[in-house]
This record gives sequence, structure tokens and C-alpha cells, in this order.
Amino acid sequence: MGFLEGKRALIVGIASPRSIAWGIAEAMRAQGAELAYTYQNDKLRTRVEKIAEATESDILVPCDVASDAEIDGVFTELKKHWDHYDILVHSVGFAPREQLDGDYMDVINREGFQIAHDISSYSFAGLAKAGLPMMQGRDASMLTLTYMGSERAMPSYNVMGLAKASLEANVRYMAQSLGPKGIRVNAISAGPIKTLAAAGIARFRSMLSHVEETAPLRRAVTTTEVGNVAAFLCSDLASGVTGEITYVDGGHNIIG
Ligand code: 0WD
Repeated sequence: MGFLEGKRALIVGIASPRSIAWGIAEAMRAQGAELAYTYQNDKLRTRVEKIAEATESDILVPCDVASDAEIDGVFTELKKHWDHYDILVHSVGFAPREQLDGDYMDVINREGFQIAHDISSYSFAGLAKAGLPMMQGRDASMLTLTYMGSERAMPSYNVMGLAKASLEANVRYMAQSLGPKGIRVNAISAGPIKTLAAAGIARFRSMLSHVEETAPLRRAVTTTEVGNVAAFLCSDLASGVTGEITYVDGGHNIIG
């Protein structure tokens, strides 16, 4: 029996088979979770259908997290299938492309700042809040994905670093608020993985090479490795863990 047997998880943020959320969905299904998915727009729907099929799910709901109405719509729709859910996975990040190329002071502007923070940080709290009535009264868990650019100034990561710092603070405040209700909130800080979102970051290839050369494990991590830790953190095996940022980066964050 898998350690997520009897748990129902909503997965937000699949854009392709390379998405970190795809690895998380596979790992959670392997541990027995029942899954539901959102897709950002019609263009991405068929890709999400594939992972839904592979994980024996027929629950797919549209959701652009920039819209409060779409966030609310997710749970109106989910309620038609499930009376409750136990796990929220938020694997969403976005900043306008021009923000992720060039020197920070050259490219930063108010609009880029607002969009990055809205889509990459606020949406975690927004989704959590809208879905709370379906989660209340259970040993439940929420998880988001962050990156070390929140703590260190990285080339090209720019405003996404600020948005990830906000997201990590969001994890702590959400954990403090939801802990008394029995709901845990955590983040995984993943090492660089070649996904669609990563392709938008200038110099991503050199970030990846740097990890391959210097991380203690001397290689990049895989979406399966991130998925396995995600499954653990969202399971009752991690019942004492909340408000934490767990690194899955081959140890890269510990080196000087
Ligand atoms: O190296 C990496 N790939 C790392 C990613 C290292 C550490 C952390 N992360 C984070 C990302 O910042 C993000 O928060 O992991 C999360 C997932 O990213 P991913 O798996 O690398 O990227 P991807 O497969 O592109 O999925 C992210 C998706 C979007 O993809 P695109 O490429 O279309 O922007 O987030 C979704 C979208 O599907 N997304 C949205 N979903 C709903 N509404 C929105 C939106 N407005 N914007 C983006």
C-alpha cells in the first residue's frame, strides 16, 4: 500500500511532460493518491489530458491563476467530483520574458514586478484560500515550488528572485495561519531542471552546467526526484513538518 493511499490531490501547474508538476503527479499516483488537475488554457489542455490519463484521473479544470473567478471556478467544479481534498500542489511561476534577460536594474519595472508577484506568489495563497472549505477538518497539506534565487542574486533570474522570496514568506505565513486547522504548508526549492519555464530564463544552460560541475552530487536533479520528496512532504509521514523550505538540488545550496 502506498503512503498516499486515501488522499486526494489537486495539481496546478502542468505545462508539458517536462514540468516538475508532472513528476510530482506520477510520484503521488505511485503512492496511491487520487488526482485532479488544472490547465492554464486550451493550448495546454491536451498535454494535461495525457498526464490525467496516465494517472487514471478524469478531473481537469481550467484555471488561469491571474483570475479570481477562475480560481473560484476550480473548486466549484472540483466539488462536483469530490466532497473534500487533502493536498494542494502549486507549481506555477511566471514573469514577463524581458524581465529574465539582462541586468536587474536595466529591466525591472512596476508591471514586471506586479505580474511576477501576482502569478508566482499571491496565487498560492489565493488558491489555498478558495479551496479551504474543501480541506477543513482534515490532516491536509499544501506544497509550492521555489528556487534559490530567492536568497542569492543570480544572473538573469532578476524579479523572479523577489517573487520567490515573497512565495517563501507566504509559505511561513500560510503555515502559521493554517497549522491550527491541521493543514501543513511547505515548499521544495528545486535545483535547475530543463522545463518550459526554465527555457524563458536567459543563461539557464550555464546555471545548469554550474550545478553539474559544483553540486555535491555533480549532476542536476530530475522531476522524479522532486516528485518523490513532494509525495513524502504531502503525506502523513511528514506530519510534523510545516513552514519549511526543503532543498532538492543535489546539495548545491550548501556549497560555498
Ligand atoms: O529549474 C526549474 N525548472 C525550476 C523551477 C527550479 C526551481 C523551481 N522551479 C519552479 C518554477 O518557478 C515554478 O514555480 O517550479 C515551478 C514549476 O516550473 P516548471 O515545472 O519548471 O515549469 P513549467 O513546466 O513551464 O510549468 C510552469 C507552469 C507554466 O508554464 P509556462 O511555461 O506555460 O509559463 O506554470 C503555469 C504554466 O502552465 N502557469 C500558470 N498557470 C495558471 N495560470 C500561469 C497562470 N497565469 N502562468 C504560468
